[in-house]
Amino acid sequence: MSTVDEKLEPILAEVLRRNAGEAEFHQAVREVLESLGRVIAKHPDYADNALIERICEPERQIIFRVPWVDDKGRVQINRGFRVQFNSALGPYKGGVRFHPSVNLGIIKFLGFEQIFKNALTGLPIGGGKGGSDFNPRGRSDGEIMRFCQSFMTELHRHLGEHTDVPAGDIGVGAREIGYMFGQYKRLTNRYEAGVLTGKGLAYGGSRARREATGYGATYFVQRMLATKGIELEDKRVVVSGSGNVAIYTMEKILSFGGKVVACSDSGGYVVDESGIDLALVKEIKEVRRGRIAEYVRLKGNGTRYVEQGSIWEVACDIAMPSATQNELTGKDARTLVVNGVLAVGEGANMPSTPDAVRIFQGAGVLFAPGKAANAGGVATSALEMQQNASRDSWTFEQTEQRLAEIMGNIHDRCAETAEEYGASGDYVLGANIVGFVRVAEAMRALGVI
Ligand code: NDP
Ligand code: 2IT
Repeated sequence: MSTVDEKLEPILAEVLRRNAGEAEFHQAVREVLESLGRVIAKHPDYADNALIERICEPERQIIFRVPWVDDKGRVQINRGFRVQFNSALGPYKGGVRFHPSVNLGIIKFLGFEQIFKNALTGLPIGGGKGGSDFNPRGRSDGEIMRFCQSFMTELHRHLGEHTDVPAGDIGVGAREIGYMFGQYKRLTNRYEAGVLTGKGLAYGGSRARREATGYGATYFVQRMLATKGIELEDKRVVVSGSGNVAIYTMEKILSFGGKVVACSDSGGYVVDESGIDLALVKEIKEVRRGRIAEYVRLKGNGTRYVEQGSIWEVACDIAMPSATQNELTGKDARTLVVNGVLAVGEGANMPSTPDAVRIFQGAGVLFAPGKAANAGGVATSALEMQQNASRDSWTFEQTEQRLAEIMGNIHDRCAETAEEYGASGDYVLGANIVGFVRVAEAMRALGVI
């Protein structure tokens, strides 16, 4: 069981004290610090000059009021956040999440993870994250637009293609990015395409960005399985969620000959032993913006819907948690292990609890942490920025090819680094160390920042 090295304990204690009550942020910092003991044992100078303490402190945190008017003419109010965590490697980069559970601690955990994830891609992007406690569920298109416009009215002064470049996350897809980009353009009188990514193809978006996170996570898992001579073909796969990441994970799994037997949303999960009908999931989720329970009503025979309950009770060879943080608990991990799971690939950010990760690793299950496995989304965002900067537009095949190469590199660097640090097969350790060292080297070169 990994623990925090005693030299790093005071740093963790200070993070807990200075950020009281932010449980998810504590969890994310603890996991990275657990990996850094081995680094400072080899290179003690990384612990000098409060370098690690500085990495744990966001460069800037912005919290703002978001007032908007609903369809009944009532004034509503939400809270907006943008945490600009680290810009040593490039402009702050990371998504925006609209979900009622959003608070500062959640945005800080996501921003902290993003620093190392972005460093892992090898592309010039710093780390940041934003969002709001706005609940988009059941809101009309007009309400979504007015909310996005108000959110951007405040946020725009902190953004810029060389400063901070948001994208989507839970509750934020191409529609919301479009409304935010439109408002940014009006406010600044600049067609600054590279200020947001995940844009529609009609106005500067990149082909394959929509698919990138799910496709990338599948490429990562495929490569991880290959180290043991295992193929994705004919494997039973369970994918939690049915949003952007889940849908394009399922699509890529199917193209590799895998069989997806279950997916979910926050209401419950569906099981279809004949294989999830992805076209139907897309119709329900992307077109109707409906609930996954409708799948059973529309598909009928041989399918079942389980309200609430845990999707991880469905036996599978490969688990791809792609909904939200801490959705896969220690109990779920034990069930998956008993049912013979071979590999877990995190499409979501921090979906497995620390207990769950320990159980998987202890049982010899191949485990790909989110900051490595889901890095394909932000990597393709960086490719979108590259296309915008050169006023170019690549084909789907070209973009997917770059994505596949990037995911292959991330996998290999994580695996080699774990090996180098005496923990062969520990992708958590590998990912944390590769990301940390890249950021730490840049920060050292830039003076006391
Ligand atoms: P979407 O909003 O498209 O989909 C989210 C899915 O997860 C929905 O099915 C949603 O169900 C479910 N979900 C959300 N919150 C909860 C919850 N509290 N409990 C149970 N289910 C929940 O988001 P994405 O697919 O974009 O994001 C999914 C995950 O992937 C997040 O962790 C995100 O941070 C991460 N990620 C996203 C990237 C991207 O490019 N979009 C890149 C890298 C990581 P419901 O509709 O019922 O709320
Ligand atoms: O968590 C993530 O990496 C994202 N939501 C995507 C971030 C981005 O800037 O594309």
